[in-house]
Amino acid sequence: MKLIKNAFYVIAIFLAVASCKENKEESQQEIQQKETKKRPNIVFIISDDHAYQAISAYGGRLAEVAPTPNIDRIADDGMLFNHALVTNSICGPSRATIMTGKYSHENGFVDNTIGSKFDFTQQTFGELLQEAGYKTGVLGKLHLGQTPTKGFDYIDILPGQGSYYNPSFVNKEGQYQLEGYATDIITEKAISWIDSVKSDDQPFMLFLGHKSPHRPWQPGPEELGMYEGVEIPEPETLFDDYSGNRKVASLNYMSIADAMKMGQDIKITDKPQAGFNKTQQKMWDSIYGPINEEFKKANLKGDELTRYKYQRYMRDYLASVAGVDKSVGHVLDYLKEAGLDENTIVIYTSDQGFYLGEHGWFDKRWMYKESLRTPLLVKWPGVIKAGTENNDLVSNLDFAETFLDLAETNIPDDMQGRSLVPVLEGNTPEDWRDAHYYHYYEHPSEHDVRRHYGITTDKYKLIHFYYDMDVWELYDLEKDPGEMNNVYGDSEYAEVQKELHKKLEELRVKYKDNDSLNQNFIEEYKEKVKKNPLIEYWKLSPEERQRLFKEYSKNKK
Ligand SMILES: [Ca+2]
Repeated sequence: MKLIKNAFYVIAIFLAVASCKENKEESQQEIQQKETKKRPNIVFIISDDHAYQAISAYGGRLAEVAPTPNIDRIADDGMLFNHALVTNSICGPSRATIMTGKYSHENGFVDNTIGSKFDFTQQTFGELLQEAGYKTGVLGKLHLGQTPTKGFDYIDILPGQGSYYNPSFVNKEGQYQLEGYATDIITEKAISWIDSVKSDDQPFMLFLGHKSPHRPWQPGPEELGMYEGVEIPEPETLFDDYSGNRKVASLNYMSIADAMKMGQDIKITDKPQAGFNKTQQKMWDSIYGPINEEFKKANLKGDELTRYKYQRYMRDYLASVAGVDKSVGHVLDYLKEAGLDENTIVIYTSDQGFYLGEHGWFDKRWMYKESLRTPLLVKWPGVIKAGTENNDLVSNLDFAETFLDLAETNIPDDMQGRSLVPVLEGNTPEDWRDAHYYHYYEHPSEHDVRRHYGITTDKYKLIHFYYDMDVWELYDLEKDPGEMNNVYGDSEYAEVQKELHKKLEELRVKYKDNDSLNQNFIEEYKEKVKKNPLIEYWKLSPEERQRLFKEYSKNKK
């Protein structure tokens, strides 16, 4: 019996050793696989104020007159997101959310008011990617009130809003100026940086920010005048009367008719363009000179003037977009030529959406469709099935987490979004978000869009406007995709309304947002205005504005 028992132990030990050896061989194989499967490079292209309506991959009224064949290539080879939404539809706050994976009230950058600065001492994806072994770069428009103090090996950004022509840049050594067109310069810089790091052992991540097509929509030398003589289709709601119980929308100062400026925006002016050299101004005048002459003769008024402004706005906006599209083409071509395209994920997005005449507007800010939605197209060869469309509710809150997931590193618990990697792989988790939370803060402001927060699902949108009002809105997105009829309080929607309120409160708890924080941000805003009345610049006379601006610039230095 003892012998049998001993023999059993010998066999058991032999089997254990054999299986251990097998495991060891397997894990070595796994390590080898990991070493050969390189983590992807990431090229994150973020333009400014690029409406999804102005990307032909999304279809719509502009697709035929103003196609974007290069941006469309990303969707042809990858995934087109139909419900990419932002957390706070304005430039700086959107980028702050991307940097942190957190809502504005958590990262502290709630609005673009003069003097707003992003706190770079907080956690951003930049240093987490560096720790995970990535080489990181930030280029072009960043608009966070200052230069990053950590997280990026390469920094070459536009100071503040930046200029289209002959832009200044800030790098680690300081500020300098270049002659040329911002979109073209940024493209060259992007390719040149990628080229300088492509042979390194480390994968890279580039945050490639374009100024274009932000106001004042100055097209580049090669695109200037490209849409002259082209009639741009109008949106159905260019002359929206804000009926349908939409009082708040009527209180805006964002319409093409009233708020769009003839000089700066429409370029009906005798003044030269600021910062242009003689050659650039001459080229500009060759296009806008005759336009100015014709305008003076036409004596347009009322709706005819609005229609004219819409045409001019769109021609300049779409020509600016064409420059960005060309840039995307250059970057994609370069990646292919350099043999990097197979292992580089290319993401194209904007900091938010934009109104191209819908509701009579330009600009953004509102939680309504055109500014809540942002374009998102992602190309990832070998992973994303070419030509895929996605309808999940994804957000700019998810980018930081996605970058970290791609780098196969830990996603910190305090980030509030979710990695898009499973979504890109075509395996959206079953518990993916079914509602998206939004919060906009910048009021009082030039465009008079009230502070508001709310949630949207696929089917409904609930919005609460506060500060100097207490107004709720509810939209049935299936019946009323244009959001023209606020049904809040309608008995037919009583049950839906109740459910949405419940869901909204759940999300506010989940994301740690609340009324007392709202009040804190209002108090902070008032304090800032007390210290610097220039923040409310639209209230000042041109002389007063100039005087305060000089004072502010002096103090800043
Ligand atoms: Ca923007």
